[in-house]
Amino acid sequence: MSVVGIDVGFQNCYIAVARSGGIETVANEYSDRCTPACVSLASKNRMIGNAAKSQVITNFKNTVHGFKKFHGRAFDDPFVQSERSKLPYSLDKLANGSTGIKVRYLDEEKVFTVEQISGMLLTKLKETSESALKKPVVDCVVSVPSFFTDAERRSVLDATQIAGLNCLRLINDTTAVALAYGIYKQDLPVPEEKPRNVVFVDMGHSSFQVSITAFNKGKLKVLATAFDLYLGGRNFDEALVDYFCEEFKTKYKLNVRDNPRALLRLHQECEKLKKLMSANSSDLPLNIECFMNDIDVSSRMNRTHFEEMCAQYLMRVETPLKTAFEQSKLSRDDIYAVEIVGGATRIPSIKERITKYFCKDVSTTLNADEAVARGCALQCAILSPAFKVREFSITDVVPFPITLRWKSPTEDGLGECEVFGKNHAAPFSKVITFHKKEPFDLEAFYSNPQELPYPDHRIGCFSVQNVVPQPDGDSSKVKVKVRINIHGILSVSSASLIEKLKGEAEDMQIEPEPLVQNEGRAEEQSKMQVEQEGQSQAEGPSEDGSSSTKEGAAAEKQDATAGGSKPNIKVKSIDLPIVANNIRQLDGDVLTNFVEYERQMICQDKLVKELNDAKNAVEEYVYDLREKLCGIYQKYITEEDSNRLTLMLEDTENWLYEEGEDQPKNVYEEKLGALKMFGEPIQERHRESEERPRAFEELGKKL
Ligand code: ATP
Ligand code: K
Ligand code: MG
Repeated sequence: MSVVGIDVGFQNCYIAVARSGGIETVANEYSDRCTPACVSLASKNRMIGNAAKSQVITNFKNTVHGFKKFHGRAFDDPFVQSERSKLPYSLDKLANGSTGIKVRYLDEEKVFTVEQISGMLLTKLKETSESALKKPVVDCVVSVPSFFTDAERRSVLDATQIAGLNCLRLINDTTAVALAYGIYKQDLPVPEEKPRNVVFVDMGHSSFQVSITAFNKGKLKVLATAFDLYLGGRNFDEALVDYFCEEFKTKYKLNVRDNPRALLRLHQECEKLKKLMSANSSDLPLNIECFMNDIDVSSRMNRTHFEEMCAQYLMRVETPLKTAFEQSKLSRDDIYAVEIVGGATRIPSIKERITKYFCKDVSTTLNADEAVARGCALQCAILSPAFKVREFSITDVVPFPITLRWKSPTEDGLGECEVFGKNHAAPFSKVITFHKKEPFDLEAFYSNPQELPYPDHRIGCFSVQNVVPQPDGDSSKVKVKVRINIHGILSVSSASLIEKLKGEAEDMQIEPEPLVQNEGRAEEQSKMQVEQEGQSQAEGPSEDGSSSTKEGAAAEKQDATAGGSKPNIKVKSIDLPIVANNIRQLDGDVLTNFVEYERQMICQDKLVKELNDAKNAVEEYVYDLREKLCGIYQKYITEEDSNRLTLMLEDTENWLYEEGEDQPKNVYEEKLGALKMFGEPIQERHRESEERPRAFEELGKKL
């Protein structure tokens, strides 16, 4: 069982693992703790992470980045369309209307789903954590923005499955940060005391998230979250890009926007410049050699000018702070600290605005880049039975209110109820009681479409099946469990029909309302009860199903006997099947195919790697032996043999650039073997003569 936390950022991914008693952020094979969220497809293999990032300009049509926000979104979504016009790679509409990513892979045109592309990135992150832990990794916790909707979360979960991961929890970015902040604090107020309230602010590359969290010993409770879905570091890069595009148009007569490579380079340079400006308020140069049409470009920028250019973005910083603060119902004095994370909070004017709003200096106690991943790993450790970690309970919130609407095929009235309001605690289960004679559908949707990130506010439709009237023709009592699960996903996790076994007189005592045959809207509403089951921290990530039939549910028995003289009513609870429709999640078969395809691609990448390694081994041997022949091996080979071998090495080198460029692995292995036939005897003679004096020395010591 592995303990791994993964922060999948729009731009940067981080991994933290539990190792020898502590949580550590781990580096990838480039000794980099940050793995770029980038996937590059090529004619023989894929490159993912750092290797892909180096292809951003050279292979721009097939190098995919900035895809995180395509999760759960339709191709026709206005956001997707506006991104599409700016991206160097192509998007395509998939059969189900979702966003596909069109690239050339293995010399063929392919359209991947965003789950597949994310799956590729997660494969890489999985491999990095496996080499850090030196064992297979399956279980993990993955972060998502707190504003991710049902569709987005389901899509990310699908991606984890494609990568062969078992995601124990999708945790909100700011909640992961809160956990990383709170779990080690020894001095949190005891549960009876006033909690310690901390504001967490995370501005990454693509978005801005705020949460206000109350801490007591052993627990945290998110009070409110707020966000700007489209405010992040990249807006500031784009402002610079826009500015220089204009400037270069007049100054150099260059149309940068017509040249994807130049535009990508300008983006990279502007991001560097932006970071420099965070540390430096003086005038800074921007120089790009051979930028476009063989022209070198140069310009300058300073922080004041930059801030003026970005005024429209800086103005937006306050709104989410205000929204979260108002929802938390706290006063400024109640706030203990304002902790900032995420790369873009390093921009001085952003920090200033946060400071100004809360009238409090911002704290940077947490590692701005790694806190999310560390929080994820801590959550994974808490959920892992094999790992001992301090008890810490987390209560998160529902970001957007959710409504259920119901109707039966033969009834025309509709019923409706908001099951989870804004900032309702999560995870959470509610039991709703209906009175029905036939199967019915529960349609779930977000109550306020205008606050959603995309136009479609539907969540899905859950059909409660096998509902039948009571033997006496009355409606049956149907209990439905609706749950926001540990991932923040809505599910109708179980339904049961309560069947009376005997006694009709008792009917009125179980259900005091008059039974009306024609259930209209008003009746339906009044006859629906919502029972709160409370937060179910203990429940794992899997949906809980109860046993098939239970004799005499305790609650009903009590109801019945409350009247006094009546005999006990026996009731039987029968589990009802639930069929989920229009859930925005990959079909089982499709997912299975994607899992299989990902495995094939992993094998293909491995083959290509082995092939490249075999080829590189030949090349390295050639260089190494040639150098040694003129050096340390000189004494151990005749001049004639040395000349012959040098010639052979030269031939091999030429071969590598010509017909040996693209050969099967065994050809390289044979080539290497042939060279070693000549090289190894020399190496052996050298080794022996090196060891002889030492052996004598040893012998001398013994004598
Ligand atoms: P998201 O959270 O939106 O998914 P992410 O997690 O990938 O994105 P981060 O790694 O937190 O984002 O932050 C990356 C952003 O921070 C980039 O826009 C980067 O340019 C910016 N950034 C990093 N360092 C600095 C700095 N010193 N000054 C200004 N901006 C910076
Ligand atoms: K990140
Ligand atoms: Mg982030």
